[in-house]
Amino acid sequence: MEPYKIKVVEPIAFTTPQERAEALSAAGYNLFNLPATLITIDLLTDSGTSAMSDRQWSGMMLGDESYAGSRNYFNLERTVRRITGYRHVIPTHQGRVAENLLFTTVLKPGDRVPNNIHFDTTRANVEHNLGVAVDCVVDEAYDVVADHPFKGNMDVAKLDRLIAEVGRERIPLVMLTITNNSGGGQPVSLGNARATSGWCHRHGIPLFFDACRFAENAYFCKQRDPECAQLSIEQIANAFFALGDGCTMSAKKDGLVNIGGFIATNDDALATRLSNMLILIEGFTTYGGLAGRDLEAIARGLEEVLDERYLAHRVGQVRRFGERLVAAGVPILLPVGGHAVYLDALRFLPRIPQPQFPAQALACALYLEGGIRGVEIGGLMFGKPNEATGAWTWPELEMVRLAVPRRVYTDAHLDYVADVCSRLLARRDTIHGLKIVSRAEVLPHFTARLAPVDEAG
Ligand code: P61
Repeated sequence: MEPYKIKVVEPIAFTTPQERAEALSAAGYNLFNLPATLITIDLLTDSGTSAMSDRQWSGMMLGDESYAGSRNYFNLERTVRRITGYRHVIPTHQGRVAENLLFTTVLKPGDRVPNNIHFDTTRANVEHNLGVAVDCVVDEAYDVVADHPFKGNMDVAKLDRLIAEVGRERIPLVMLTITNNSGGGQPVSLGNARATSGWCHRHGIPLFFDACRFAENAYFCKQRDPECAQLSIEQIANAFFALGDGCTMSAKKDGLVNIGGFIATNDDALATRLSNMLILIEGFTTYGGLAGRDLEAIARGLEEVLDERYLAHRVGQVRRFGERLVAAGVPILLPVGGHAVYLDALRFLPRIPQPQFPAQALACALYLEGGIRGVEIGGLMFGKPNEATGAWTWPELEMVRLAVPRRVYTDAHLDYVADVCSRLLARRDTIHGLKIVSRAEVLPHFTARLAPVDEAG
């Protein structure tokens, strides 16, 4: 059961099928363009959507809004140092700014950045700085039904091949995303982090964690890896971070807040360069684009997220949601990840070819059927037209992610979502593909407009 009780409630919206059809058409078949007031269950993201605790809210009243040296910064610094062991803690207003700072500082054009799988903002920040983002996850990650406890693991042999091909000078750092969001919220084992760290340090290459969901990753390790069974979540987190040189963090996930992030490192020279850049784009080093009260909420959220009872409920709720879908015959990525269930659109809608964006079509159908908003992680997000030929390359996975916000929905809400998915499966042959009407070059899925193929011709 939930290890908390509910003190504040927010009504959710109920709409008619006709209202939803009109809203979706006006939104160009892009769920990012829908007003949230027209959504019944919002599973677009687990990012910035957490319910904060009474302890966090009361901490916000203790916000010290001094331009420099806010006491809340020092609380955050102390907590991040305790969890990560990294000396320098540089606050940012969200994760992608931490990525921006890191990559504008360390990348040269043509550099390669390996990661297990880059999340879209990480990839976009690498590419924006003229680097090449290389995914080096184990092959099992691409097999949607392979039963592997740590599908987020890095394939160190792929790192060997990359370095043989491009040389050490072309790899300024390696990233490891815990848990691996684009690969289904799958964990990385401590042993794999150790192997990746060993590889990096043998070659004199720094290792950075993308730590957004570090506590959920640690919980999986405790459950699945005998090496971690007797350790606390904090000890597991300590063990991971000790293997790296720094981390980027979107506190909007395992920080249990609505806004915030940071970059932390033990590299003094790098920290100086990052801080100078921070002052240019975010603000002074003790607030980084956040209010003092936000810093306090993050400090407290990072403590709360280490609570094993909380994590058992959190990861258990997502798993139960996945199990209900499996029982209804809905094809999902297995095993169920930490923060979301991923519908496998290629198996859900086998008649829609990838150039007609089956995952986006499925996401739209879920909205039409039940007012549910998920997010496409497939061809719209990661597909790319070749500049010369116009031919597209498609990602291996074509999924709709149903991300579960932290401490927000009950199992009854998720039962409703499972029922809608099951109804949709029963009438899947009535769902049509989509085509693009307009699309931006960078992070196109946020703003693209689409139309049903049969209407657009
Ligand atoms: C999410 F539809 N994730 O999963 P920021 N690294 C990792 C993330 O998961 C992540 C960031 C860095 C989001 C929000 C989101 O197209 C989308 O604080 C592993 O969002 O800047 C964010 O952290 C960036 C949803 C982002 C999207 C981009 O839902």
